[in-house]
Amino acid sequence: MTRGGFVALAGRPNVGKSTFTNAVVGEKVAIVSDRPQTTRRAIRGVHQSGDCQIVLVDLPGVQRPRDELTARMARRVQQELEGSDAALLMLSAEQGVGPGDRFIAAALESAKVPVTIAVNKVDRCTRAALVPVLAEAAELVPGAEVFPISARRGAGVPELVEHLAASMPEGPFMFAAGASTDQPRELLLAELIREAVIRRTFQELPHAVEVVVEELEYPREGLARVRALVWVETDSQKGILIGAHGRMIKAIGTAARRELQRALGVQVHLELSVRVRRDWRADADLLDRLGIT
Ligand SMILES: Nc1nc2c(ncn2[C@@H]2O[C@H](COP(=O)(O)OP(=O)(O)OP(=O)(O)O)[C@@H](O)[C@H]2O)c(=O)[nH]1
Ligand SMILES: [Mg+2]
Repeated sequence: MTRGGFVALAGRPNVGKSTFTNAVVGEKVAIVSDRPQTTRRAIRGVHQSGDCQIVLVDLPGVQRPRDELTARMARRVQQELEGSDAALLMLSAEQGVGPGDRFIAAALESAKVPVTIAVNKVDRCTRAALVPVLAEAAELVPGAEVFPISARRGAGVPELVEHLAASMPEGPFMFAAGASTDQPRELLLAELIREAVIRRTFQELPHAVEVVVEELEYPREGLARVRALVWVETDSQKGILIGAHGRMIKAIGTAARRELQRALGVQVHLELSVRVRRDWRADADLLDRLGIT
């Protein structure tokens, strides 16, 4: 008899949910950055060992919504939590337990899913500093087990995965053997390009950017051609992204191309254009088309 189910990842922005997802899947299915609110959609990543398949549902960080985009992200978190077999509440050992974590813990209790807690980034603090954080974490959700981990270095991750696996219900596998995600390839590529943009921009710009892959084709074996649009909201943002003599967009393209090549396993020819798309974050139809629902 096989076992399997969905584990939703809830936590404040930037605590390391996507880093953990990639570590457990063993492949990059979600982009990562040190800016909050990097993840915008629910991303399913599959881990299989023996007769158990865990589908991790990486989610946007929980934060007060400011616009249609962030309102949808918050709604998505709530919906995915309700549809999951278990939830993993992730916090940062470096930041400790705060009001945001208590808010999320309360939401998890009302979603009535079994909760496990991960205190991530233990590599960033001393053992003495970690002890009180673990104690406070244990009080967030009564009965929830707490696992100190480093998603980046892997410490504590196998123990946590084993614990999650043990709680999965009996049932058929949800994904075919070998599948790592249900994310369409074009979307993964668009996200990898967005990651390259986020990592080179500051302040409001990372939040104002969305990437759409318009074309993915293979003109010959071993070569993919990707044409993508990078949306920003204002002309000045466009100017920044292009940079003096096009240097910025060139650097972004070089970094993104490397990531796309790794993801596709072939040489990539990447064409990027920057477009101004005012208020895309407030446009419900556009967000629907982007799959941010
Ligand atoms: N030192 C350290 N850094 C980590 C660890 N896990 C994640 N990070 C870093 O923390 C930052 C945020 O990581 P993400 O995985 O993007 O965080 P997230 O929770 O998915 O963030 P959102 O998608 O914005 O909600 C990145 O710079 C990661 O490299 C860890 O175990 N140790
Ligand atoms: Mg994320």
